[in-house]
Amino acid sequence: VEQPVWSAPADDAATAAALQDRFAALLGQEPDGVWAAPGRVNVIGEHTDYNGGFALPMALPHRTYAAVRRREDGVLRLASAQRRGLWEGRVEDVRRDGVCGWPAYVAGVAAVLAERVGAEAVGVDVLVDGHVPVGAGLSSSAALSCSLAVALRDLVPGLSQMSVEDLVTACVRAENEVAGAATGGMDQTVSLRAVDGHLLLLDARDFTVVPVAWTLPQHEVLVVDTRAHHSLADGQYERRRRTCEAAAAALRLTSLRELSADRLDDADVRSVLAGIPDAPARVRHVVTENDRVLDLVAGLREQDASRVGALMTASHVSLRDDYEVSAVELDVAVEAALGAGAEGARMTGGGFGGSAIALVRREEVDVVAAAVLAAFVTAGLTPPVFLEAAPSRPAGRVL
Ligand code: GAF
Repeated sequence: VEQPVWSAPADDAATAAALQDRFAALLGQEPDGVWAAPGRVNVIGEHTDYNGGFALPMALPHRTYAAVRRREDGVLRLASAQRRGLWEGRVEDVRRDGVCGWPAYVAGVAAVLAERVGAEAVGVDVLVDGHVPVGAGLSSSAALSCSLAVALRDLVPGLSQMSVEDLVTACVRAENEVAGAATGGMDQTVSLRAVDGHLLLLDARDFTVVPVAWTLPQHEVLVVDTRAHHSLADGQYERRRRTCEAAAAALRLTSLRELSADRLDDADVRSVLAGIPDAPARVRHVVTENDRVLDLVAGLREQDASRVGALMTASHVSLRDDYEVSAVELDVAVEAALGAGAEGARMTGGGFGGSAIALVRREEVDVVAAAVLAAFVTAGLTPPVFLEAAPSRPAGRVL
């Protein structure tokens, strides 16, 4: 019988010390320091951020580490502990020439911050070491860009006064403008602004955040990385976003956030949405999901695990049937977790693969993980990898 495989977070001190040595061997000198930024899971509020709505993510204990040494010549040399080769280029050429793959998330941050302090000031040697599973819908890309953003803020005098809000904006722009993924800002917000032990209630109308305590000590969030690869740059994500924008514009709203659930049945709203392909179902998801986020926060305040779980499962159904961003692997994970006694379960992140989460009693985590694994084996799917999601701290310096 196969046993569940677990992905444990790395130890900050040991990882940073090893990375410092590796940096010196590869790039010829000691780094100025080592920084880290977390991946995230979103507990609820999916595909709402770019609609000005609500989301409730938490930072994972799984982080991406970056050993960084400042240069003064506007050159970038980027290496990864997980990949071969060294990417080399000039900050001033990043936008013109374009950058492919993981270096875009690092070079993009330098290129955006160069607008403030000039290209010479943000040249760096970087060695990254990712401990957030890649392509798992757990924001390994935001962790990558945020790890360099905090490093540059700490190293470059002209950036030291930047607010965390401005750092978030810089990382979102790097992802949108250089990496080419039209993402909505939730991931960078939680990676940079998380509060240890808390979820973050994000109001994406103005990107304010309220920490929400995890009030269910008997329960934890079990993450199932289905290993069905997901990509935000393949067009499906952007297509959803454009449909929502078209719907908001047709309804003469600044964003779908302005539409309340009770108006979904208005004849005029229905006839406007009927004229836009897919819009009725997409809009229904966004509008009802916003309500579910606030209901789940209320459920947490009341320490009502079954209410929290039921809202998570309702979110999954809405993402699967109305927003159509689920995948076989995600549906199998959700069904198996619920069948094994989880309070609730849903896909998390952008979808089309990636990860599912389940709200599980601590003593049942192993049983639920085993049931999910068994369901994958029966369905002939690649076995998933499991993570335990304790709400963790934001990006910052570790060495
Ligand atoms: C991805 C994006 F990066 C986020 O901005 C968000 O839209 C999410 O998908 C869906 O909720 O993680």
